[in-house]
Amino acid sequence: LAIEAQLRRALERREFRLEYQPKVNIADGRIVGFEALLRWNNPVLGEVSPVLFVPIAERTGLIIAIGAWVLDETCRQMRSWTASTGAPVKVAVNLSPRQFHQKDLLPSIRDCIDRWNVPAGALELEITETALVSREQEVDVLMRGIRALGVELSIDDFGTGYSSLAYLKRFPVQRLKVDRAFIRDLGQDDDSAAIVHSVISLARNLKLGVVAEGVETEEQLAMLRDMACDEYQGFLFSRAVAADKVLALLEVNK
Ligand code: G
Ligand code: G
Ligand code: MN
Ligand code: NA
Repeated sequence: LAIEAQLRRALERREFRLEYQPKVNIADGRIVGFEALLRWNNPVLGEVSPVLFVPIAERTGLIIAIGAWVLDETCRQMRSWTASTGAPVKVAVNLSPRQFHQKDLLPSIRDCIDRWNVPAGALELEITETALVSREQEVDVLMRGIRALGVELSIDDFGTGYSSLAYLKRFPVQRLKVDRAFIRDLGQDDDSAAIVHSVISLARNLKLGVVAEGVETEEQLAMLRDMACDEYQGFLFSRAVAADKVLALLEVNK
């Protein structure tokens, strides 16, 4: 209850910020983009994890306004990085199921990329499987609209939801993100290795990119490289960093 009451005022009090976790190409070790991750610092509660407050925002509908802020702030930041580096910086934004099913998502994405003059192909939206299981026809139309703008789509936390392989064929997504629960157990547990291997093969056969999440050890990275996984994210390379650290990371990456 305390969280919810504080959450209602958090936007107007400017308590949110974004941090950015690099996504790295496994073959050459270069940064290919970032995932924007929402952070909330509240004067009463301190730093609150999105694991706690995103579900509350989702249940109360506050996620619509918060999500709009995340999208706008991401595009503003992309614009500013491009002004500094001269090249587009790719960023992926998480969309919650409720946000995804909200009626004016498509125009709001279009407004945002127009307002900040961001190349649509540099923006990616991460959607969980849970958002895809209902209203399939609507989801299909919406995804095609997003793709028509040039924005990319990925399936987040792949393997944890109500996975139906059918939707991979049906929906126009570019990338799968293998949930970090499977990566965590790589090297410990043969079943996880088999699952990760299968997801990578599946992605390859469907001509989708594949990103491993939560890579923490060199051993995990070596296994993923052997499996020909495209990209990874994780503490091994970097945690999510503040916006002003991104340029420094890109500088090293040159
Ligand atoms: O790194 P982290 O603790 O930030 O993320 C925890 C969870 O919160 C993840 O499932 C992540 O997808 C989610 N999350 C982080 N940022 C956002 C956001 O901007 N919007 C939504 N809907 N979820 C987010
Ligand atoms: O669900 P989503 O993939 O959006 O969640 C991203 C979450 O994963 C964030 O909470 C982020 O901080 C966390 N994360 C990123 N890299 C690692 C990692 O290497 N290990 C662990 N345990 N969590 C990670
Ligand atoms: Mn994500
Ligand atoms: Na994930």
